[in-house]
Amino acid sequence: MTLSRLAPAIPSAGDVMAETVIHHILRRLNEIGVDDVFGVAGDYAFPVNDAIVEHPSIKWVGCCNELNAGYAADGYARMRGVGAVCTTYGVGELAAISAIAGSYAEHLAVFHLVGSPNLPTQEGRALVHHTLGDGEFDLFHKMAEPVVCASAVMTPQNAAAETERLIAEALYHRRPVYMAIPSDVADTPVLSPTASHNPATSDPGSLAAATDAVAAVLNNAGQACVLPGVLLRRLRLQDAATAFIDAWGLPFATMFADKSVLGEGHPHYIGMYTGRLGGEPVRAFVESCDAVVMIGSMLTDGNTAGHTVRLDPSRTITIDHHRTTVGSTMYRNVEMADLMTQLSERITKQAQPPAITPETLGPIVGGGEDPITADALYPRLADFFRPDDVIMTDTGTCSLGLTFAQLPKGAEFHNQTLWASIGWATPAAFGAAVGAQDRRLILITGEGAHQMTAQEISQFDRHGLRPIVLVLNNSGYLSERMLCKDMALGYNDIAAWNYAELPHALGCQGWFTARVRSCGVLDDALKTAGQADGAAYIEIITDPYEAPPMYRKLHENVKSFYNIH
Ligand SMILES: Cc1ncc(C[n+]2csc(CCOP(=O)(O)OP(=O)(O)O)c2C)c(N)n1
Ligand SMILES: [Mg+2]
Repeated sequence: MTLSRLAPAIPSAGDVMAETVIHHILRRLNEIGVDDVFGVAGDYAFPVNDAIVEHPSIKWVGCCNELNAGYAADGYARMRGVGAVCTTYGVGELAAISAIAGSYAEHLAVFHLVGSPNLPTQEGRALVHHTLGDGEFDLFHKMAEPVVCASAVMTPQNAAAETERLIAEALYHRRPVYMAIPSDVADTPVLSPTASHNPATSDPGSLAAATDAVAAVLNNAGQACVLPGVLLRRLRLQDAATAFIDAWGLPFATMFADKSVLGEGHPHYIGMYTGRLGGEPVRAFVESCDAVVMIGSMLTDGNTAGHTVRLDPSRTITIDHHRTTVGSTMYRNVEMADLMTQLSERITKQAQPPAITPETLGPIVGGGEDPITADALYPRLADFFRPDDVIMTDTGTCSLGLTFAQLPKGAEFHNQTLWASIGWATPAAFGAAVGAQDRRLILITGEGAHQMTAQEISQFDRHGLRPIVLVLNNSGYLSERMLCKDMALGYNDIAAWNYAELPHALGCQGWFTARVRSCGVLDDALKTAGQADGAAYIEIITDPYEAPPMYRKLHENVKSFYNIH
């Protein structure tokens, strides 16, 4: 970017009453669903911070640090479709960058507003705080570019057009965007205020050809099935996908990142597809199908249980966000939504779903003084879930342990499976709670992950939110113990905290807290948490090596790899 592009414009007489740059940006973000902006204030961002706190229909939601604010915006976007985080220049934006990258990997439209130094400072290459002292002001923007789908440095001339472009890009890709707002530009009136964009549309010829191709394959297939992906939830296309599945009578299975994307109570749901780590009837069926329709699902390591699925590419139809692939032919500019609609109307035959009952967790075992084993824990958690719960789970044994939990109607299971940054779930749960205040929110995290971002627990109470927080304390990084060459290696040990005392220390008033190490006490605590009107925080203590079955299987593979007996 050249500095001349940053030159301030003097508003002409006709523009004096125009909206300022920051008011324009906030109005447009609010119009597309941003009612809350997460962030940490800073002097370069003051004009942006001021405009947010003064905005009549946007709330400033301060967080403990920028990484957490980014995660919170990510969680909010999971509930609302869009989210926003505001940070100051350099120190703030860089602290948020891993969260932004996570939103990129996980398909979330998060708007990152960065308040940057004013133009005279930048043009004068001044030695000011939050810079490297080298007079360069574009470095952090460049660092952000690979982890956003579009970025802009706002000027009075480009603000309207760039805001529309960034909104269009964020919604088209369902990825984050970066907006730098120099502090003096923020309060400058917008010039050229009219700008618009067209929503994504399919190429009619390509759409018709893709519809024909998919319909022909399904028509000729003896057995077919669907693997719906979490992208359907991001795009709010669950109803369209369900209509397609219902019309054709197709069975569907889901991979881990996609868990609960379509209701697990649907009669065509056959269970979780986890490669060779569990759910054998589902695996055998999916891999024997003549056609497997992937709708926005991805064959990542987390989804394929460490690449143990075997799908024949020639029998796989891939319906992506903006294109569809059938065999070796790719149909570009085909919107997922349009194809779902077309296919639902083109039903030529109804499939016969196989008689596979979804695998579930075992019965609730143990009681009284019995220790909390994995077999005792996960069925209890599954039993605790209610319809429409929002369940936020961090990377670790606690999320994989719930793979086969059959979720009640409307319950949503969220996990950051691809980016897999531990600590995500605590602030993301806060953001989700802000975004969906009418729903019960359950946060389930390992204690190692929790140590990364635990201070965000304080925000729930500050905003009157009442989550149920379940912290699995197994004295360290169990998932890493199960995957590394020696379970006892010191790098998987962590400091022992008194987790159940955190809500009190963090200023949360009147929370129900418990520290449980036996089945009977866990049952009592879950009962109280389930009945309580207020928030609850339960620290669940297990043996350090108490892992769910999928991790035990992974561990066996690791042991044979290292030749350990
Ligand atoms: C930001 C980040 N740092 C490190 C890792 C590597 N990692 C993956 S799982 C894990 C341990 C998680 O421990 P905990 O939250 O206690 O869950 P547990 O597996 O013990 O149940 C670590 C350190 C990561 N995924 N993300
Ligand atoms: Mg742990």
